[in-house]
Amino acid sequence: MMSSIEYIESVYQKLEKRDSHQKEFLQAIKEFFNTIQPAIEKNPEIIKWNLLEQIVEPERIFSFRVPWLDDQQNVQVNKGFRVQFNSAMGPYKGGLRFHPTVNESILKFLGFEQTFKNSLTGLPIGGGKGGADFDPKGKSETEIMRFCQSYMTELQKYIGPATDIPAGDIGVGKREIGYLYGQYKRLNGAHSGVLTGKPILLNGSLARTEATGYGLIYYTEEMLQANGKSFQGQQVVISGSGNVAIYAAMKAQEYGATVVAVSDSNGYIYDSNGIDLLLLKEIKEVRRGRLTEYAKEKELSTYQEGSVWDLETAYDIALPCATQNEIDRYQAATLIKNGVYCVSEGANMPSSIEAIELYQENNLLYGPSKAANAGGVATSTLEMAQNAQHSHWSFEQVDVELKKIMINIFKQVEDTCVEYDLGRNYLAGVNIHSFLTVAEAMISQGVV
Ligand code: NDP
Ligand code: 2IT
Repeated sequence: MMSSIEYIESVYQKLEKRDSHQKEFLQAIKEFFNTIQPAIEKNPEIIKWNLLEQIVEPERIFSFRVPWLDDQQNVQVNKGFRVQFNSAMGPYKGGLRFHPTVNESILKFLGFEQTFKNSLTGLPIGGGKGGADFDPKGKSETEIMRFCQSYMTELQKYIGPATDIPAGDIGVGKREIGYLYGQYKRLNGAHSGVLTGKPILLNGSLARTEATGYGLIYYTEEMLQANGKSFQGQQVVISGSGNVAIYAAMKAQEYGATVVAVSDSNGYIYDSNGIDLLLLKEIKEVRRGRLTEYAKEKELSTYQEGSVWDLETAYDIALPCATQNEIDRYQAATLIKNGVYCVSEGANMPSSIEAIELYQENNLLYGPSKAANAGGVATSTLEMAQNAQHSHWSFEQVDVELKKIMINIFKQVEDTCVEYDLGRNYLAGVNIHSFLTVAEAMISQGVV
């Protein structure tokens, strides 16, 4: 039999040949494969059943045309997708992303990450992801509505409350989920359990909007405390100013930190006294405006074009909450020069492989996205539970469950680090624990 190192290498090489143009997907696989060798060494069944080769291949992918009418009555056409990655742990679960960069590589990396993230929650959900290369920026409300309707007209063939349950991601929030749900209902009759992140009136769950950001802070606080630290009194920089960033900022502030900067895809605002989060929420959620407006309204703040990770100033904790590969090796070096000792990821795969290597060489406390941002999907699953029970839980009840889940994820990661003698290599802990969970579920169902 091949050695575990040879096995991992051979599966990667095959994939690299087959999917050579899918760079984000290959990156997610490489980051994962760099860490799981000790698990394969201890579990020869994985090689016996050629499990790695199965686990990197999505069960199926749908890709489809999404035609819609813009406000000038022109027909526009986008490309829509749903990737059903892995159902070993339960029905496919994962968000929909509407962003012009969406393609198969990005959705496959997200579906892969989602599969392992979901297994960490301890809830019965498999992994999926979907979306479209539609750009919501500058579109009217009616255009967004018509796009969502057309997208769902096709998507509804592939999803269902017991098989595949989408939710939001970049460019898809409560409003879009509401329109998507309305169209699903028109075509199928009601079924509130088919989507999560719904508006509260449509059987959404309280605290789902807050869940990813809050969960990130619960997880990170647990990691900080395990290392004799906490958010109290720390200076924090957060990238993004969307759903995840806003609620991470609010909870970090509640925990005694000062959030000195947030960003969008054009630039960032900086205020050493702390960002006014109520104003930020008003600009982003109510006006759907840009960060430049914030700087105009807050005299003491400054607005700078470019990436917030190029900011050169002393601070303690970095929380990337925007998008994949937002921190490259040079920006990771800048963070370290700034004195940052903790990076915890609200976004999916925000750090490049080289950036992660630098965090590890410099002994940073690192919260990998699969674990640190699992609070969103965990709370989506609590929404499914409420829908199945035809009931509503209070905000506090959901929040208490969310916190328990995040603390438990960190405990599992710590235990895995002890079992495999990984020290503080939490990335390896996350990957090994989730890999073995999904692998065992696949093997126990029969693999061929
Ligand atoms: P939103 O659409 O609400 O916000 C996205 C934010 O990130 C915006 O500020 C946006 O700026 C910025 N951004 C997006 N793309 C880019 C880019 N290419 N370069 C720079 N900035 C960018 O999305 P979410 O907050 O929901 O998602 C943020 C991240 O969190 C994503 O990685 C997502 O996959 C992940 N995530 C989300 C969960 C959820 O429940 N929503 C759960 C777990 C992870 P601009 O407005 O200028 O485009
Ligand atoms: O990346 C993610 O975990 C999400 N976008 C949330 C998925 C979900 O089903 O709530």
